[in-house]
Amino acid sequence: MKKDELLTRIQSTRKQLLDILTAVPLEYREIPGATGEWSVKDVIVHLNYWGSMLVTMLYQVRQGAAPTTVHFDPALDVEALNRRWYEMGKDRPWEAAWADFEALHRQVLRRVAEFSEAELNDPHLHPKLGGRCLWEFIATDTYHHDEEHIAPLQAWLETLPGRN
Ligand code: NI
Repeated sequence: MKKDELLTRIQSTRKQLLDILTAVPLEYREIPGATGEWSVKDVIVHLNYWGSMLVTMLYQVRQGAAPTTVHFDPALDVEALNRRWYEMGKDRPWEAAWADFEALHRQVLRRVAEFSEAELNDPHLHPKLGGRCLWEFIATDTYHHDEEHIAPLQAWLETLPGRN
């Protein structure tokens, strides 16, 4: 994938998600049920955990180190991890979760920019990546993940009073 295209997709999908998040009335931000049992804030906290893993992973690979993030845990159980992160993050105040969300987006863009197009597309950039290109890891934790959460949030938003 072209580096420009990767950065554009990260930004344009995030914009779509932001349009939904900023349309949520204040009093509905922390009400369960926005996505399964999660509130909008829980979804943001969830995206933040994955975003911080990606930032750490990109930092490690940039240093030439073997990445040690959850992506490389052979016993990774994503659902169990998501539940554990939900428990850890559910009491985080909205303002803190939102500040993390904005900061992580900037950090992701900066970290991605530190790699050349050739590096992003090199399946042998680091043996620990298992033959997958770096851009694929990036896509999974950025626009693909945002896309997964856009549809349920949009559907929920449309059920709120005064939005028909
Ligand atoms: Ni998710």
